[in-house]
Amino acid sequence: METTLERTPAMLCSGHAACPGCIEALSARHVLAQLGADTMAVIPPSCMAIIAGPQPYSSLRIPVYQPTLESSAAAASGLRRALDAQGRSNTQVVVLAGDGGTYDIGLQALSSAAERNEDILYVCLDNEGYMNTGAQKSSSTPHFARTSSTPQGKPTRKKNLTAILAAHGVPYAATASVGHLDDLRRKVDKARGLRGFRLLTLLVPCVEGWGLSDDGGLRAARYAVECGAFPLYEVEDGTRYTLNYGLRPRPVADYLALQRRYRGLSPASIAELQAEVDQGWQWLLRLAQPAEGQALP
Ligand SMILES: Cc1ncc(C[n+]2csc(CCOP(=O)(O)OP(=O)(O)O)c2C)c(N)n1
Ligand code: SF4
Ligand SMILES: [Mg+2]
Repeated sequence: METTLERTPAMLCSGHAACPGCIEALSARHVLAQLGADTMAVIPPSCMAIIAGPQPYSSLRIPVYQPTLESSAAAASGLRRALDAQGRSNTQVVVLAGDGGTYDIGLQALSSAAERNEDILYVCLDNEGYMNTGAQKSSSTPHFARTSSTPQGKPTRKKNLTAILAAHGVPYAATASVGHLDDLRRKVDKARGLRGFRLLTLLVPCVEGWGLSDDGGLRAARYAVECGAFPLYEVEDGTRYTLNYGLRPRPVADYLALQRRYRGLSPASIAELQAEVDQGWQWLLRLAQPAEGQALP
């Protein structure tokens, strides 16, 4: 089947500055191909800003605005209004931000933009840490993961950004992964077709920060979904939860074993993580409808 990448010129060009095997670049490439050329990007300091490149160079074929780390959603709101004032209401405004700039430093501006139901698509490229500054922990880093600022393992759990934004009652909030490409493309298309505030949280396994093999990013992306650590679901209008992948064919231990950030984790801690993932899954099952053609487990 012909893909969007084959149909349209790539919005992200080759020759950019991502690490070899980077899933963030692959994710951005697919998201932008699906959105098309009539798009403007807001990219705060993050790996994605490095990948997009410093002025006057750019690896993207669309206009890019780089605001401060805390202000992406506010900058995107202003850009949206300027475009609307010019009669360009069909131009998509997309934010491509990291988890540090979203879960932590940009959360206030993000919550306000969601509350105002600004007409923007906010994509969080969630690599679970402050990666381009040396892999420090963020509030998206999962329990027990070692980072440069939590060398003994993070003592607290990962925040649930998608549920937090859904609780604002926004038109659309969903998780997605380039490891499940058809689902990702469908969600980008769906978000593009809606008006108002839309969030996509993309899990982006980080070759460097997670300690993966150079070709291990996609496997980690798939295992994260398959063990239930990163369930694929979508929430419409803050209330209608749909589970898009209702199976859990593998234990969390398979996923952890791919990553050096969990090296030396004790069997008791692995069991604790499994129990936390089970708990999150049960929470989701209480809220969610199965996707069409699927039964809930
Ligand atoms: C207010 C503020 N604090 C710190 C920084 C330095 N800084 C630039 S990028 C970055 C890491 C951002 O992490 P994340 O948003 O997760 O993006 P990633 O690098 O992981 O892609 C930091 C701490 C900054 N630019 N602004
Ligand atoms: S640090 Fe991680 S997310 Fe950033 S460019 Fe390298 S592999 Fe990609
Ligand atoms: Mg990050």
